[in-house]
Amino acid sequence: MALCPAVRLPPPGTTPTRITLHEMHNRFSLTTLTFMKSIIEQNITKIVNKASVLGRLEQLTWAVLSANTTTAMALVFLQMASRASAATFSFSTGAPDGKIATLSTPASPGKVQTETADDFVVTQSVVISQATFTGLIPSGVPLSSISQVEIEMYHVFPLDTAFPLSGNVPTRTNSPADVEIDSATRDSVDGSLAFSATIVSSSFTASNSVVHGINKHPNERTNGEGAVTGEEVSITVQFNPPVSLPADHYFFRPEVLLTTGEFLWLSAPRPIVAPGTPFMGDLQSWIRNDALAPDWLRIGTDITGQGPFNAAFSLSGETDADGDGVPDSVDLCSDTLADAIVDANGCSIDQLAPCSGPASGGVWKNHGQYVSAVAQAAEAFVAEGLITAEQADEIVAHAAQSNCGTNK
Ligand SMILES: [Ca+2]
Ligand SMILES: [Ca+2]
Repeated sequence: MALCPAVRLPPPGTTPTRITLHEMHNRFSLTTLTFMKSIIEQNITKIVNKASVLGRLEQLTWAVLSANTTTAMALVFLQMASRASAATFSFSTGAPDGKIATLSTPASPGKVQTETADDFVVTQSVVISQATFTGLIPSGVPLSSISQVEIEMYHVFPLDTAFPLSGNVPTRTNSPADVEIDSATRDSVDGSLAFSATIVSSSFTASNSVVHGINKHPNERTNGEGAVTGEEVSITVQFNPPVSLPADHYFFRPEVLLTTGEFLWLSAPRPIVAPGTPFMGDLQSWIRNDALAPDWLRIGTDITGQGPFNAAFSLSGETDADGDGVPDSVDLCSDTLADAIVDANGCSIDQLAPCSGPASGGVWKNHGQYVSAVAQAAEAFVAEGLITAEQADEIVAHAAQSNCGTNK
């Protein structure tokens, strides 16, 4: 059975009508719906969560109801079965350990950008939808003073790094790269993330801090700037769109701008302990400001002579086996080719209109039927803003020149 279901695209220029579960009840017999429910429940423990499946069912219905009922039921069952591989992704360094607090802020008038970063790993392609991190804001400053949150992800040195190195730091081994991963940056200023903050403790003390004492070699060892006390604040960010990352080792770098005072990111236990998620090769946290960039210093080993430290953060999301940016639980087309443009269902045009025959099974009646299917899919991608009209023309021209559907 084909893994990619028979998703019928709406006629060009129209918006698919989404129907509710209630309406679905009116279309299918009670026996059919009961059978569907049993299938879902048999798979439910393997599925990320029931709500997402029910939501999925609603999303599917416009496609389902535009197909014939037999195909439609096969599609629903296929989807329920294929969701078995969906799994949550979560990572956490654990709660703050009170050892150190370090500045991480965008530039603002009179202040230089300063960045703290700590690492994490993903062992398979994931889509990260949410992050949390915990730090200090000055006592008495309201949460409403948090005016901007920006998140960046970095590969580990020597990726994304310019050579020769400056020699301004003792080492770059195991540091974040020079530059961030462009596609993974999210900023409240442009609406690509939404944040909320809660006070964990009205008074929390970190034994040491690194705020402004970030100096080029050989003056990096300041021993830190001393204990700091403030309000312990947990900031949760929702990524929109989610951040899609292949399996690799990364650094997480949050920045927070306050209208009053500065945000200091708190350290977390190193090594990571449960309920955090320990991993082999955990690296210590690094810091730089724009005067030191593109280099980084090790907060513990280089600056304070303590640690080494982690920083308090967590990530959550879902697995994305084919790495197309669509989480497994909502991906209707598994095994999408790398770098293919996909719709919200995780399907590429090649998967919606395969050369080998209709996605619903069988073979193309003729070459024209294949080309027509490609054109329909391409037009839908244009309507959704996924490709340009010119790109659609190229795709259709390529399909027309192919042998697909000619039974050769
Ligand atoms: Ca670490
Ligand atoms: Ca896919």
